[in-house]
Amino acid sequence: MKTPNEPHFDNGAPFSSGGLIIRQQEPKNLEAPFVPIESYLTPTELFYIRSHFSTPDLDQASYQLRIEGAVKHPYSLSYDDLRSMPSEKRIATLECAGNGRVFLVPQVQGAQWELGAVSTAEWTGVPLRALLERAGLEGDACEIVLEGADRGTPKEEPRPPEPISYAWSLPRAKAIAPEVLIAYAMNGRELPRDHGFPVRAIVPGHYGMASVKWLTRIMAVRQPFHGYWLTSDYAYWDSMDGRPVRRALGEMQLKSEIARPRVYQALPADRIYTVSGAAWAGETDVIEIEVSTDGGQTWADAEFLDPVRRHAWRRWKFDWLTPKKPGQYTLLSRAKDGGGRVQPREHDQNYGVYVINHSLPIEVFVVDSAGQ
Ligand SMILES: Nc1nc2c(c(=O)[nH]1)N[C@H]1C(S)=C(S)[C@@H](COP(=O)(O)O)O[C@H]1N2
Ligand SMILES: [Mo]
Repeated sequence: MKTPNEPHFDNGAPFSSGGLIIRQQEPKNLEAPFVPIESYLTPTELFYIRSHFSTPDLDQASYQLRIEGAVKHPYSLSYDDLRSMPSEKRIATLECAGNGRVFLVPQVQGAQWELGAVSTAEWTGVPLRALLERAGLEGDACEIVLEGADRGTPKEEPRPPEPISYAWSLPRAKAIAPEVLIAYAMNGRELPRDHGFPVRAIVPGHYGMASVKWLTRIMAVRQPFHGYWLTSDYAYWDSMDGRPVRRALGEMQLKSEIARPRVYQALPADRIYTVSGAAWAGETDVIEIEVSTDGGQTWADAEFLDPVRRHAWRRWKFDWLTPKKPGQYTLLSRAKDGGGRVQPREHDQNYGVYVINHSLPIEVFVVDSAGQ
C-alpha cells in the first residue's frame, strides 16, 4: 500500500495498464478503465475522452483566444501571451454527466458509459477571472459563454437549423470563482489534442460539459445563453413554485463508485478481499464513505486513502471478510458530504439520461475457496 492520506503524483509513470475502452470511434468517445487505486491522478493517456464532434486540429503558432461581449476592453490573446501570464495549478476530477449510463434500466439512448467516464488530473493555466478582469467585465454581464473550435450538426432532436460549435455558458459567479482555469497543461505536459490542445477551460465542480476544449472564444453576455447544449442536450427538469422548469446541468452530484471487484468477479469465500473505489462531489466535500455487501440492507464504514481536497476525488478501501457461504452478493458504496447529503439509492428521473449518481450495484460471486 502506498502512503495513505497523501495524494500520489504518478503522472510521470512511463507505462500504464489497461488502455481506453471505445464507446464510439468517431467522434471520439473513450472510457477510462476505472482503476483509481493505481494512482490518484489518472495518467493522461488513460483519461476518458468525450467529444461531440471531430477533433479540430488547432495550430499553436496562430492560435488566438478572443475575449469579448459585455466587457469594456475586448482583446485577443495568443498562446504565448497566455503562457506568459501568471499561472496556477488545480487538481480536478472531471466526470461526464452521462457516466454510468449503462446501469440505467430500461436502457436509454446515448453512449453506454460504464464506470470510467470520470478521471482526475492536475491542470495548469490562468484563472478565467484574471482574463475577465483584464477585459473589464460589465456589471450587467450575467453569464460567460465559452466556445470551442469544433463544429458539426448534432444528431439528437430538436436539431439546430445549421451546424453549430460546441459552447457552454457559466453563471457569472462560477466564471469568476478562483478554481476556474483556462488551461494549457495537463499533468505537467501540454494538452493532448483529444483533451483540447492548445487551450481548454477547466470548471472544477461542474460536470465535464462545462470544461470546453479547443477554447477560442470567451464571450460575456447580458442575457442567459440558451444554446443547444444547455437546452436540448445537457438539461434537466427542476421545479419552480411546484412547476417543472428546464435548466442546464451544472454542479456535479455526490457520488462514489466501486472500482474493485468488477461485475461478476469470483471471489474466494472466507477470505479478506479489499474492495476499493473513489468518491467525489461538486461544490462540497465528501466526508464519509460506506460499503454494503448485502445489497443495501446493512452498511459499514470504509476508509479514505486521500485527504479532502475540494473538486477532487478521494479514493477509499474496505476490507471485506467474504462470507463462508458461496453465492451471489451485491456490493454497493454510499458517500456522504459535509452538507449532510447522502448518495441516493435510485436514479432521479428528472435528470433523464444524465446525473447517474446513485449507488451502482456490483454483483459478485463468492466461490468455495477449498483448494485455492
Ligand atoms: N469543444 C468541446 N469541448 C468539450 C466537449 C466537446 O465535445 N467539445 N465535450 C465536453 C464533455 S461532454 C466532457 S464530459 C468533457 C470531457 O473532457 P475530456 O475529453 O478531456 O475528458 O469535455 C467537454 N468539453
Ligand atoms: Mo460529458
